[in-house]
Amino acid sequence: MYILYYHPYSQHVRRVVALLEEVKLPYETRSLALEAGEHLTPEYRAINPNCQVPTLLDGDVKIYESNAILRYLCLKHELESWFPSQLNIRALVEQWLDWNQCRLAQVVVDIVLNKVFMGDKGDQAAIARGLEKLTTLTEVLSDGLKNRQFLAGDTPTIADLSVASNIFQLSLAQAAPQQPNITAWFDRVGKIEGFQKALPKV
Ligand SMILES: N[C@@H](CCC(=O)N[C@@H](CS)C(=O)NCC(=O)O)C(=O)O
Repeated sequence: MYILYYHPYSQHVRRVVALLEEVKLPYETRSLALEAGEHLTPEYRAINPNCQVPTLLDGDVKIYESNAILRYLCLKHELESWFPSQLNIRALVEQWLDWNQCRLAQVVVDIVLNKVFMGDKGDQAAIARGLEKLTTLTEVLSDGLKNRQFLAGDTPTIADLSVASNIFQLSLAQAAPQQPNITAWFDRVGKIEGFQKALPKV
């Protein structure tokens, strides 16, 4: 039984829950109220020194970083279709996993944290900066989805779960990209049962 440190509105937790649910792996959640600082206690810092969710516990194995958790689960359970070993496909999966973390993630935080979760204290400059960068990133994503159903081909992989988790988060701020390639892809990911189960009840 996996233990997953969790928050219902975390885009990083969402991708992990989506995979666990989709492939029906048993797990228990440990909910941390980030808004109340429950992730900042010495007890949780000992589990994840970054004081962030998700963290996955698998017996003695403890992993943080959502995409690393996805890779771990795929390799451990030989989820070939979710993390294909064929090199040219694997390269694309890795590319989008890293693009999501290195390019899209901060933009999502700038926009959604400040527009939705910080209320009156939201940093308006961060929202504007995020929206400006999102324009370029949207073109990159739309281009990557040209002539393909999913990011690495015609079947979904963990790259889709990871990137779509961020696109859903943008929708909370009414900022999800509206390019046809992206909306059609997001609809396809939205049909994956595990992904649906990972969405918060908004
Ligand atoms: N790179 C990390 C980011 C995790 C992350 O930013 N988690 C957020 C929730 S979505 C968090 O725990 N924030 C609390 C904080 O940073 O203080 C991952 O992919 O797991």
